[in-house]
Amino acid sequence: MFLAVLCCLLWSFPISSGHFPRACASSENLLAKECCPPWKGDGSPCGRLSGRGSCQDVHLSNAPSGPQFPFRGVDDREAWPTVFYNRTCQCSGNFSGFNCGNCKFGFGGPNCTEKRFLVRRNIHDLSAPEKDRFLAYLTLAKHTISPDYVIPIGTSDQMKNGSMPMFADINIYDLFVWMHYYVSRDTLLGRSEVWTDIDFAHEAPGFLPWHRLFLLLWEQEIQELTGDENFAVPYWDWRDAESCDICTDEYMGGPHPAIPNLLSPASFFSSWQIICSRLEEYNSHQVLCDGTPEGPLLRNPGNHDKAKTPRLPSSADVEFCLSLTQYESDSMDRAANLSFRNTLEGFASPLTGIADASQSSMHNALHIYMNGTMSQVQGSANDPIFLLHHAFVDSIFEQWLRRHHPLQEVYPEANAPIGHNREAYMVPFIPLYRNGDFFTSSKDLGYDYSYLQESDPGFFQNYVEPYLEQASRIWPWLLGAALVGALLTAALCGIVGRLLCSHKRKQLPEERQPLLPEKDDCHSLLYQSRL
Ligand code: KOJ
Ligand code: ZN
Repeated sequence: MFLAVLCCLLWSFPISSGHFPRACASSENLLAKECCPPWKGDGSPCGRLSGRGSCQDVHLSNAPSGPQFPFRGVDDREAWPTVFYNRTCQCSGNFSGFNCGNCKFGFGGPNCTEKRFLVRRNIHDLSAPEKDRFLAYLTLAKHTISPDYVIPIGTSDQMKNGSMPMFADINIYDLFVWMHYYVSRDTLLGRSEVWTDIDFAHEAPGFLPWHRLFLLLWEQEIQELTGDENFAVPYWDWRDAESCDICTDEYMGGPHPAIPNLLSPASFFSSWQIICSRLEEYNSHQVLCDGTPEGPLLRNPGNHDKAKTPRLPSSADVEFCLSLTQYESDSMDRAANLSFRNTLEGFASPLTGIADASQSSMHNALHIYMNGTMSQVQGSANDPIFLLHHAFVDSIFEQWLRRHHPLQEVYPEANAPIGHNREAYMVPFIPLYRNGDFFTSSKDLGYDYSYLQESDPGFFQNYVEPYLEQASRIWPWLLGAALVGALLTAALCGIVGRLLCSHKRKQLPEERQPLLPEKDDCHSLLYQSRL
């Protein structure tokens, strides 16, 4: 079944789109610091001629960042994306994408006017064909070079500010692994040779919006690759789990029978190669991860260091997180107390909400528990369990948003660690997205979680209504088509009836031939023939 789905997919033509757009990776673009590619629909930059968008200066918020990174001009990720580009496409209405050729999340159709709504489901609730399709999509993404994006394999300094572009092709799955590496990679402070952990997506308020956007873009990429516009990433509900129930060959891969850290040779992922896992090597050579394969996926669930991570999260832990009323607090980093984000991320106790450097809980606990590729931040997205895990983390974020109904102002505007302020553009995405844009209900972004819908009175409004709305827009066409169909059917029945009559007439004996003229006589003739 899996092979059948995969073969079909490999025969289809991928039309992937939208984090460096290939169209902006030339020295011309880098020297001009402009990334406004043409939209293929009309050939104009950002689809300007079709009113899709226009090329605009990037405006950065001047809200100050927190004290954790008291440097300037040492890292390409600062003031994203202005080290590389200071003009990008600004799209209007529901248009989105690096050239405004895509639609905003929750919209689709040629003019982005159709509402779309996806439901992320528990992986255990997928039928066998649905589950196999998901695994086949992952495999296809791992074997398809991204047509639209490339990765930089040098810093802006190494590229001589653009006069010597250094970019490489990468497959669609690994593009996302690379983005997760790049956003969380260490930084070298000046000539000091000191590598500092500076993270634009973890240990601060942007953790939840960043991973939310990551999953939305991943989903969009898979939808475009496969043509399956209803594809939604499944989630793994790990509450009260006593073991990894998705670590089987049927799902995300069982353990190797003889070699402790490897996946079973019968699993779909045992042949996968990982990238971006050799941080010390990159640091010592002062290079970026360039996407070169670095060996097999490693995983050994449950055999981790129990001193720091004694248990997996319980339902009560999740409930405690949800009860915290502050999204963020204090220093807004891993030392934050009573912060929903810091407790869900796993740097604060899920019993008290007090930061505890000696323990890894909640989200972090799952990473550590996998005891392998998943356990190191920069390389963790190599393991496809990452997607299922983060979908569930996002569902808890969603529950918190629905319970506390925060205003945008609740998300910190200033003094968060670098890259995490509300108006900061998230690294390394192009087009540009702000942290604050994702501090909103998933329903506004066109998706929901199956287990949250059951108790949700807004289900009809969000899930059924958009489709009824679309149907109502085309009902005159449907009615017209039904009328034409009915007329054609009636005419066809008449013709067939007549043919049948004359056939029957010929079969009747002479004495039973009715006297009536032929055209009025058909019914009685057929009746007689049955006698
Ligand atoms: C990997 C990650 C992460 C946290 C850990 C463990 O991606 O966010 O590992 O702390
Ligand atoms: Zn992460």
